[in-house]
Amino acid sequence: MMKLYYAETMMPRKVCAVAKLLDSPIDYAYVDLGKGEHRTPAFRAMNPAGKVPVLKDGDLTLFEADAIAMHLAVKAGSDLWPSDPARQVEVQRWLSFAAHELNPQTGTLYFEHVIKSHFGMGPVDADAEAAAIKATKRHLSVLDGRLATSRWLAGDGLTIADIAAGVTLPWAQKANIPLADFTHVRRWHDDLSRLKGWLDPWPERAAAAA
Ligand SMILES: N[C@@H](CCC(=O)N[C@@H](CS)C(=O)NCC(=O)O)C(=O)O
Repeated sequence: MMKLYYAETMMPRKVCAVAKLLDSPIDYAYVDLGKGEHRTPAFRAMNPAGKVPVLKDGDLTLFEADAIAMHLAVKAGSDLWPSDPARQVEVQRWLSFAAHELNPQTGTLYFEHVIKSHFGMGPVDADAEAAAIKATKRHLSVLDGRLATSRWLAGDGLTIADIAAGVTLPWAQKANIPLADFTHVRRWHDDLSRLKGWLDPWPERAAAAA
């Protein structure tokens, strides 16, 4: 049985969504970030960056959410990570776009509105929010153009690129992510929302220890 160390936050959400969609056989270990459980020597031995998610699968210890999502898809023989090399390049293109362009901006909005209030980290930084909204709109217009002619980001089939790029959208209202002008992004997110586990990917909580 694989073991996934997670919290109910942005990056683990990708992996929990993929796991739920694929019915992956996983033993879940909730990591309480508020208590610093991700900073212990035992946790850092699994991920020296001290971040969730981390997956253990036999002798393999894997961190980085996109890589874990890929691993789960490969193990399940799922087209969420396609086997065709040309399709893989296309999936990687949108994974990169999500990681380097879109998600740092939507992630800032998520941090300002969701994380700060959850962990009592003070008020929203209005300048950071304004800059992130401006940049998010720029990146959402790229997605909107793509999704005007393609059901999913990498073509006709759902892939982990959709899951990675869409990960903050279930928090869109709370995080003030500006979706109003992007019809095709909203259609795409409605499609994602119909997937098993998209809106509630979280497992029953169990302690991280052991
Ligand atoms: N690049 C990593 C980032 C993981 C990450 O930022 N995880 C956050 C939760 S969403 C975390 O563990 N934060 C704790 C901290 O930075 O102290 C990935 O994609 O898995």
